[in-house]
Amino acid sequence: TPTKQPLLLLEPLPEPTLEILGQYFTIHPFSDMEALKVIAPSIRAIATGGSYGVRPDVMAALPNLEIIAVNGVGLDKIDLTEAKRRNIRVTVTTDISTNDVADMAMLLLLALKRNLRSNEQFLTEGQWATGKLPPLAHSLNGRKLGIAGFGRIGQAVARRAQASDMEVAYFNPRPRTESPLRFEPDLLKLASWADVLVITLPATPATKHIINNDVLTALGKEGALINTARGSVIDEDALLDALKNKKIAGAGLDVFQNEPTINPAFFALENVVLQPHQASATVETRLAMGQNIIDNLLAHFSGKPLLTPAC
Ligand code: 8YV
Repeated sequence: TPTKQPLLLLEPLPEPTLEILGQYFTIHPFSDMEALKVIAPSIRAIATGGSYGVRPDVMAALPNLEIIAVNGVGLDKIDLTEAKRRNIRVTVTTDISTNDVADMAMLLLLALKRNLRSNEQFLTEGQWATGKLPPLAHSLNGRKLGIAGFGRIGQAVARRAQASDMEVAYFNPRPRTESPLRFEPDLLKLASWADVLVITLPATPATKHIINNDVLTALGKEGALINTARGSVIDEDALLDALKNKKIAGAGLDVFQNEPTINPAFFALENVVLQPHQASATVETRLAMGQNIIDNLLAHFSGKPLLTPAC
């Protein structure tokens, strides 16, 4: 039997995915640079996660790298300029996680608006049984939803929000003329109009800290912020200040700066709903993402066109 192609694995994949991958590749989970040096010249392929990416020193240590298969759609942790310069192909799991990520945005939004955390606490602390009732929550019906970033995920959020009879407008680098929804080219204006601002922008130098103190102040005391994109799009110090000082009503966050060791100041807040980057973390979606990685890698090594190249 021919020897299997080695594959450098930077972020864990689901067990069933690894089993199939293992039929075609010898999987080398990354441990440290010393161990990597030993196998470096043999490595032509990497599998990694969207939030993990590829460290520049790892990429530089692999002279024969040909392909990076990303288990996700975010490319912010990969130096694409360097990849292009070295003629390294990059693939993403285009559109596979769209609906799950949009569901997470709605989950965070509903949890926040309907007081899910405090209501459950009220119940489990036995307050309901004493005949008390929790404070009333807030309706989504007729409220204004601003979506920052109107790609596939933003549009999937819009569909869900419309099903809840919300009014929707969006900010994007360019209008999506195929959508009948209102385009707002000014993020500050969108924030002051909106009751809820959902962030579905890619993390790029242009979007770094785009959600700053001005945007949060514009969103206002009754406003809620939802982020299922990347932590870097929000100025977290400004957000923590806005949450502590009730400049906004609350936030639903699946992503943070410095994951997984996020700023512990978030833990003390009551007006937040927090998730450890779980928006695409369902069995169905993660197995489909895993299959996409397998299919792209096999296509590459059999000289076929990549299924979902990043660019
Ligand atoms: C995951 C993601 O975090 O799609 C993305 O960009 O953030 C994710 O799906 C993850 O990296 C999966 O390993």
